[in-house]
Parts: sequence; C-alpha cells; structure tokens
Amino acid sequence: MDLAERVLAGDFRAIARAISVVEREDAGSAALVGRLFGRTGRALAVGLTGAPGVGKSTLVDRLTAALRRESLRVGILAVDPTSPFSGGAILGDRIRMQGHAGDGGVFVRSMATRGQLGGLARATDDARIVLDAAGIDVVLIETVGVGQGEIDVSRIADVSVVVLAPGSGDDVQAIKAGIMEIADVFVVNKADRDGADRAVAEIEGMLSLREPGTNRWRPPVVKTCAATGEGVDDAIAAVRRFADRGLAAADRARRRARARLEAILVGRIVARIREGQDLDDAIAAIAARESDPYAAAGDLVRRFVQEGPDS
Ligand SMILES: Nc1nc2c(ncn2[C@@H]2O[C@H](COP(=O)(O)OP(=O)(O)OP(=O)(O)O)[C@@H](O)[C@H]2O)c(=O)[nH]1
Ligand SMILES: [Mg+2]
Repeated sequence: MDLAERVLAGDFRAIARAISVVEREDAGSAALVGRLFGRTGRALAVGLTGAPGVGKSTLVDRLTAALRRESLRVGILAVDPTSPFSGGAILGDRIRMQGHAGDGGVFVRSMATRGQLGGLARATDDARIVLDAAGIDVVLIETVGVGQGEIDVSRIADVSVVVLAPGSGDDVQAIKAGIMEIADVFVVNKADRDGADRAVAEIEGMLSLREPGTNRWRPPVVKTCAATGEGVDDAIAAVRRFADRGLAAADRARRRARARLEAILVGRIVARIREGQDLDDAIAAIAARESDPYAAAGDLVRRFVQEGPDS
C-alpha cells in the first residue's frame, strides 16, 4: 500500500507521515492531497482559540474524553502562530494529553510556523484533510490567540470556539475585536474562579450590541470548568447546535474553498512569474521610479496571460 492508501485505512503512522509531507510541502504533497480530498467532508473541525493559559488544552483533553465515550475518533492539532521558532517539541509540552496516550482513537500533532503565517494556515488545513480522509470524526484545532494568525487558523474550522477565562487580563475588553468576530461559540472557562458570571454577562452584553440580522446566529456563551469537566457537555452541545445548521456549514465550506483556491493560484502565478527575468526587471523599474507598482503588476499579468502559464 502506498502512503495515501495507508492514510485512507486509518494508519496512524501514515497519518503522521502524510502531515509531515503536506506541512513541508514535499514533492508529491499536492498529489497526496489530490488522492485524499475526494474522501473528505465527513469530519467536523472545531477550532479553539484563546489567550495563553485560559485552559484550551485542558478543555481539549476533556472534550476528547467525552467524544471518546461516544466512540468517536478524535484528531488534535495544536497550532501556535505566535512562536515561529519553537518547533514541535516545545509545543508538545503545551498539550495535556497524558490521559489519551496509547488510545488508538486519538491522534495528536503540533503544528509550528514555518516561514510565514499563511503557510501555517495552509499546513493546518492540509492536516485537517489528512485526518478527515483517515476517518477521524472530530478534529480539534487548538490555537493560541493573541495576534492575527489565529484568525486565519480558525477559519479552517467548521466551528470556532473562543475560550476566555475570568480575571486573567484577557477579559472581554482586552480581547481583540477580530477574535470576537470569529466566535460561533464562547466558552468562559475556569468557572470555579470569581468573575466568571461577570465575564459571561459582559460577552452577552457585547453580543446584544451587534447588528440584528434575520437568521443571524447568536453565539451561545457556555461556562466550563475544564479542571473538573463541569460544563463540557454543554460546550459540546453548543458546538453541535452550530454545526447542525447545514447552511452555515455549506457557506463556510465554500468560503474555505475560495480562500484555498485563491491562495494556491496566487502562489503559483507568482512562482511562475518569478522564474523568468520579468519580475526582477519590474522590481528594478519600480525602485528606479521608472514604473509604478500598479502599472508593473498590470504588465506582468498581461504578459502572463498572453504567454500562458506553461510557456
Ligand atoms: N482553576 C482552574 N484552572 C484551570 C481550569 N482549566 C485549566 N486550568 C489550569 O490553567 C492552566 C493552563 O491550562 P492549559 O490547558 O494549559 O491552558 P492553554 O490555554 O492550553 O495554555 P497555552 O496552550 O499555553 O496557551 C493549567 O494550570 C490548568 O490546570 C479550570 O477550569 N479552572
Ligand atoms: Mg495549550
């Protein structure tokens, strides 16, 4: 059996290898995704985003245990857009998965930034494809959220959960508007601490200030104590309620398809133009003020279209 066949058979070692192949964009990576893609679309990808230390990993651990009780297969991707140089080993320390070591129904993987952020979102999306094709039922994507990158990563998920904790400096006002916008479900974790009810009230208050839209989903706000597992079933129920709205899923799938397609097109066209002398000439002309960036880009695109992508 080749790698794609072994992935489709659900072999964990093959899954790990396949994710490395797509992560590094090794030769054959596009062909591998091509072999797997037709067999995807079953898995539910759930993103969990939040500031460092709010309890995302503890929550992921609890969610995994609950999903395993339903005999669902779980894939966990721990993604850190904030530390480009940390690599897999250090990231691995941030995952609290001891309880599931040796469980053949749980696959765990860390994803680190290699190169730019866009690359991380792409690699994570491809890893999701590998897990989906391998028969994983639920993919949990943990992303540390403090900057911009986690927003890209959260777009990969079918359902985005924003996790907060009371009184840790990451309360509602401090959370970036962008993160708020991506939430399909809010989880206020560490409900055992003071201020949890206030945090819930603040989020609810913020949500009621949004533009009312017909049929617009109002993100539920769920309190959890990941340390004890309290509220975790409510969080799963809220995620499923959102996922069960078929239209939202279809919309999201199309948005994701568009983003992926456009990114690949841009990458290929730029790579193709870079192969020739044209790009260097255009850069020199702009730097010397002999041309402007818009005119130069227009010229390059025109020439690309006229000559064809393979000339
Ligand atoms: N009191 C309390 N502590 C919790 C709860 N959930 C998690 N913690 C603790 O909070 C700390 C951070 O938890 P993690 O699960 O590692 O948080 P994280 O968001 O994954 O952290 P990073 O991956 O580093 O961003 C740990 O010491 C947990 O034991 C909770 O519900 N209540
Ligand atoms: Mg963590």
